[in-house]
Amino acid sequence: KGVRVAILGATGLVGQKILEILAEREFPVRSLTALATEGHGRTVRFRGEEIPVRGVESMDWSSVDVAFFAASTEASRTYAPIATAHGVTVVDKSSYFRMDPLVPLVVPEVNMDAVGDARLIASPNCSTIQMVVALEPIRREYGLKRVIVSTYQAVSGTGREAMETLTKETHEVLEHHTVIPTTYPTPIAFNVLPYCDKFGDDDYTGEEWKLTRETQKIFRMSLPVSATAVRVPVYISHAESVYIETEKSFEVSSVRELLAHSPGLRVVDDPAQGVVPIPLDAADQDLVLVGRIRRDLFVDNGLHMFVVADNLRKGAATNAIQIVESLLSRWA
Ligand code: 2RA
Repeated sequence: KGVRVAILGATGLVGQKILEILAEREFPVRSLTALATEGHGRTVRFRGEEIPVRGVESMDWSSVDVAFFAASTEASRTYAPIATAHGVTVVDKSSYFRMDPLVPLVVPEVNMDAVGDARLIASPNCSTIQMVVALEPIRREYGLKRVIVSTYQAVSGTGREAMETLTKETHEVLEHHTVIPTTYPTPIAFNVLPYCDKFGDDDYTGEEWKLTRETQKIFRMSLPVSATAVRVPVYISHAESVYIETEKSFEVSSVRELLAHSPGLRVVDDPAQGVVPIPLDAADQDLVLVGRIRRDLFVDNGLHMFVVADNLRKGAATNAIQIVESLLSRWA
């Protein structure tokens, strides 16, 4: 029988990843409709076949069962209500509905129970997903008092063009023996930018507030999460330095053991042997890598860890597909 699937934003980085991972995981696709808000008329490849990309405005939503939305917040705002009104289950990667109290915000390893019978489900921001997968076991076992996180986010988080900019600037620096690319003051090559997304008037960025608010919604608690989101010259995988204060005391060895047996995680933590989580190892797979697990030197129940994941896969495409896979098993 299989599932009639649509992807809105099929030509984007995440849309392409969804196509790749649906095939890789042998998701039971009965039919696949590739949609775009513009640039339709192109084709995408799925399981070796060229699929035409159609304009979403003329979509007949009664022809699909599940839709992955991987386009703009505007596109989600406009088309998710139409699709769900036709009985389509929509998993939306955009931020538009994430904080809507009627829309579950879901990471399968953490809060699949939040889905209920919702037809519209929001997938969190990539940096939130990897952090809550690593925090959840600690929350359950030791309780969380507060979190402080600094992110080191790959340029693919803002799309293909940002990746091309990193390449161009890197060539410019290496070929012209300059350290200041012409894109100064916001070069990303051989630099870090201490912000992702736009600043609010509270001197925090949207990306930082996403980490705070989305984590609070997912954990259903007003957990203090203070974030600094930083862009780094990496193509794929976000890295995060996470500081946690727990309610209960812990042994680091027990925390490492707990994480090693928790879903969606791989502990990569033997610094003396140079074994630490890095973006190059996290890219092109779906586990969240955790390492540098160590007690804080000065604060009781303070714990540090370094969390790395592929921002296009577990941070977006795979998380959305895992949500639907869990639903399929419920519908079976
Ligand atoms: C970023 N997480 O990295 C945001 C959106 N994907 O830019």
